[in-house]
Amino acid sequence: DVEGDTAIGFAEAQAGFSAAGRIAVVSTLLPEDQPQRLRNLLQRWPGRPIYLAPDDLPLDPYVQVPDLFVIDGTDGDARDICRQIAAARGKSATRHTPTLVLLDSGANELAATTLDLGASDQVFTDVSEEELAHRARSLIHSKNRAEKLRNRMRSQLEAAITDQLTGLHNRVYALPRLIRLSQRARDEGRPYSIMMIDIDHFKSVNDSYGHMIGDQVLVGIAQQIRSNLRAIDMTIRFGGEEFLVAMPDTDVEQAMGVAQRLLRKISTTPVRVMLPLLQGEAPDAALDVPITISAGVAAGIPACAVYDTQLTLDEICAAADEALYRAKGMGRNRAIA
Ligand code: GH3
Ligand code: MG
Ligand code: MG
Ligand code: MG
Repeated sequence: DVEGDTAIGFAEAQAGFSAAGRIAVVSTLLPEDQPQRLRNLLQRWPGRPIYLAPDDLPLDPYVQVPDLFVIDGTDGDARDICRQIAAARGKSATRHTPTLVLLDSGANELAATTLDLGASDQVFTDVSEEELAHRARSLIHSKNRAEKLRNRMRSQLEAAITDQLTGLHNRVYALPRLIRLSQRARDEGRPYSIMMIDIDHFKSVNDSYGHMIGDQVLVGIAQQIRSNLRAIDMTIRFGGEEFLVAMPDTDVEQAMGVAQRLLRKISTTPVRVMLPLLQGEAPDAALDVPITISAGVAAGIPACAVYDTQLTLDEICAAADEALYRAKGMGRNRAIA
């Protein structure tokens, strides 16, 4: 996203480097024994530094996550500290915290090694105070920038796998998970069930009340389905007014039980919707819309002596679809396996 990237860069250029972050100093020395340049930097730096001994890594969860580790490599072993930080990264909140290593002047070999161990940058003790401050700010700046991009990508990804109307996941999210579900079921020899749901005569809901009400009914039904299933069951908005439910560890009898219970619940609980103001109703005018659904169920059965071939995921979904079609043909408001 080149444009978004530029926009962030521009906003940050305007803000300059003014936003400093919290520094954590990792050192085997007491604060008063640490190199003079480092102490001067920390004195002028806004915000109190966190002082850590190498053994304090990885950080306890209740310690505020620093924006920068400054590793004092003038005493003790900078290699060791870098290694400890690298090891702590994988599972801690400091995964993206940059590291600036401060080394004795002339420690060139050590400098190369710490970079190999993942240090973000390094300076030597003869560094000027200005340069030290600039490098610290620059690392924090880059970290903040990367964090913004990560968050932006995360929310774009989230939007791509979520249905905006109902908040349910969509089929982009579902497909790889359904494949994994069927593979795991096969590997572990356990059943799983697929249920296809379609709202009955939904066109007439739209025709009678309008699309805005229709949308609200969809949201209400999505919630009903969701709240009547287990947390490990996956509910997907599969199409317009069609939902797919995937139930791990569930055979066809159990799945039919779930379907019957859900059908009964929905057919006995009208969906309450708020009337749009443009129809001239009172602001809180509610309408109860009676809804029924039809469901088709099919199960993946683990291979056994009786069934020497297993149905593929595609075949199970097709079977559920076919069962749904039959449920419609038999008069709707019913579940068929
Ligand atoms: P059946 O019992 O055979 O399923 O009848 P039906 O009317 O529900 O079936 P059909 O598939 O003919 O119509 C589905 C309707 O759902 C048509 C479409 O306009 C409506 N629909 C699909 N997505 C949405 C949506 O997001 N919002 C609204 N309001 N309507 C939708
Ligand atoms: Mg329908
Ligand atoms: Mg239809
Ligand atoms: Mg339909």
